[in-house]
Amino acid sequence: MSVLEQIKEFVIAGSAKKVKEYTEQAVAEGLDASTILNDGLITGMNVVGIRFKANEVYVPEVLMSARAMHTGLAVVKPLIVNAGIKEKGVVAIGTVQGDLHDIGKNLVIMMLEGAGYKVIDIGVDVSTEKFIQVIEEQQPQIVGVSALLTTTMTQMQHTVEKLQAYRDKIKIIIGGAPVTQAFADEIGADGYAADAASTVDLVQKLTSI
Ligand code: B12
Repeated sequence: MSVLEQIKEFVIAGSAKKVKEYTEQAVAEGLDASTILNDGLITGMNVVGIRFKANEVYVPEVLMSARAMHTGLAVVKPLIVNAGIKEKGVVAIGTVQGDLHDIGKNLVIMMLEGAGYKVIDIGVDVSTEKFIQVIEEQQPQIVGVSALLTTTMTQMQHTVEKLQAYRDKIKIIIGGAPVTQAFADEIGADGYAADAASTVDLVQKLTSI
């Protein structure tokens, strides 16, 4: 089995120790960070997602896999985040209230940091008031809102509506598995991206206007 397949299998098995070990091995073998991410860590998490949907695995197993994935992310982070890069702008990002999913948000943060942006991680289960507090205190140019549940998309809409009052200062971007460009247009967000790499392109586009 290749090192990427090992990473994938151990994410599925929820073995943080092994994921760390094989991710370090993949780095030592010279594989680049995006290959390790996309063909190892994310591929593993996708399989977990399919099995979760089919009721073949349950929340505790998914949490173990999520933890295992995080240990792998921590290993590749230094390869993606180039500390020496000049700061291009400030992005604040959080997962909406009622939603605890943060793997995708954390990936987006890593990629943005890697592209030279300062990123304020507001965390998960973030209320509209908390988003507003961060905007007022830290003055980001871009605010990212993540939602992974169809039920929390309503909260996302509420947050985006309240943030309209800050439109002269910020651009709002949204994302997460159930979110679409059509939904972004409907609720008045400035942009939507389907994955972490396209989020970097989107932020670059919005900050250069
Ligand atoms: C891991 C996981 C969990 C973990 C979360 C751990 C963690 N720390 O995040 C745990 C076990 C806690 C969990 C709990 C629940 N989950 Co869950 N979970 C998942 C799972 C398997 C993977 C999500 C994930 O991390 N994907 C990998 C990342 C990389 O992808 P991503 O999040 O989509 O992010 C990418 C893009 O969307 C985008 N992006 C993300 N955010 C943003 C933000 C911006 C601004 C932009 C531009 C882009 C962007 O870029 C990211 C990187 O490429 C999904 C299934 C799936 N395949 O999506 C279900 C899933 C999301 N969960 C689901 C459900 C139902 C739940 C629970 C309600 C289960 C329960 N009965 O308790 C709870 C809800 C808890 C809560 N209140 O939030 C459903 C949602 C169904 C729906 N349509 O609403 C899913 C789809 C599973 C399913 N098919 O049934 N879950």
